[in-house]
Amino acid sequence: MQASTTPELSQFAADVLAGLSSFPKSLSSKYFYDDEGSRLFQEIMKLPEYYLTGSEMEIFESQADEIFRAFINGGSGFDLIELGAGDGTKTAVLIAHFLEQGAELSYSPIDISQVALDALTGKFSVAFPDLDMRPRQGDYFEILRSLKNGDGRRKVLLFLGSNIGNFTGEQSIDFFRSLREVMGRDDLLFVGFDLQKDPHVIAAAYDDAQGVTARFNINLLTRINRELGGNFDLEKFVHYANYRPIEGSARSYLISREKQVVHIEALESDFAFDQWEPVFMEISQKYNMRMIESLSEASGFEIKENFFDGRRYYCDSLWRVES
Ligand code: AVJ
Repeated sequence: MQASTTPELSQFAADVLAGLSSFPKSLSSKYFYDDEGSRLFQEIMKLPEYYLTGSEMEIFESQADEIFRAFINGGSGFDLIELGAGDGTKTAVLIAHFLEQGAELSYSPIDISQVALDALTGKFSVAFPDLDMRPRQGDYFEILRSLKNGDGRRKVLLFLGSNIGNFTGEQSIDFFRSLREVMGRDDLLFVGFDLQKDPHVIAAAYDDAQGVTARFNINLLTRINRELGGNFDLEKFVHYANYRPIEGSARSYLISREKQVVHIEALESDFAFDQWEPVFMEISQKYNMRMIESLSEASGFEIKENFFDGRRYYCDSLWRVES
């Protein structure tokens, strides 16, 4: 069985087994990003309801020079390392400005999807033929370890798009701490946070009119069918998303329309679903400034500078290692 041939797949199998065996059932959003999932996420970023991408883009377009000066901070060059680079469209805006200013710069995009990484590399090598590019495919937790030995230049780690929102509070602190461990005193971390705002705006971003977000969630069932030999009937699940203003979190679920049993060959298991039983799929945390402050402190950083869009929908927060 394929499931036992690659470690990544067996981790996937183990996580699916654990998630569908618990109550309430859950699946991890970290598995959304196979090549089709990455493509669907590119589509989400173009949706009118999905304001996050446009808000971060606005920050980069309106404040590229302020960001550049904060990154360079008196030095000469730096190595940009982007965790979960995706298609790199937003980062291209920054890089274009940095190169115009004559920055000595390398760019290492890291992504789990080779298709997304190839698309990025293709676009960037046309737009920035002289840019020193070092793309890396893989899980960024693993690649992190290899980053420890830099060439002595300042590293600027980018973790954009409010990707941090998929982690619980505790996971976020663990993650930031592990970044801090590979960072030198002079290195910087630039993190995108989606801010708390009108709950209707947030709820709509995770329940778009065209149903792209629904397909994005359902795609994980397709992935289980393909990679683990599942027999999920996609028609029998409905996507549901809501926003909890007290916790500041959007959550999404796939809900079984009827009582049914799903078989997954690689797990040698059947999973029974009651009618209207939910599978918890994803958390997308929204932040206030107090939360950002305390996350940075709890993980050994201090905030150097914050950048906001005009509506204050979004914050890119630049952190330095706490001295
Ligand atoms: C890529 C994690 C930032 O949570 O907003 C988009 C993923 N999920 N629509 C987010 C996502 C549903 C997205 N992040």
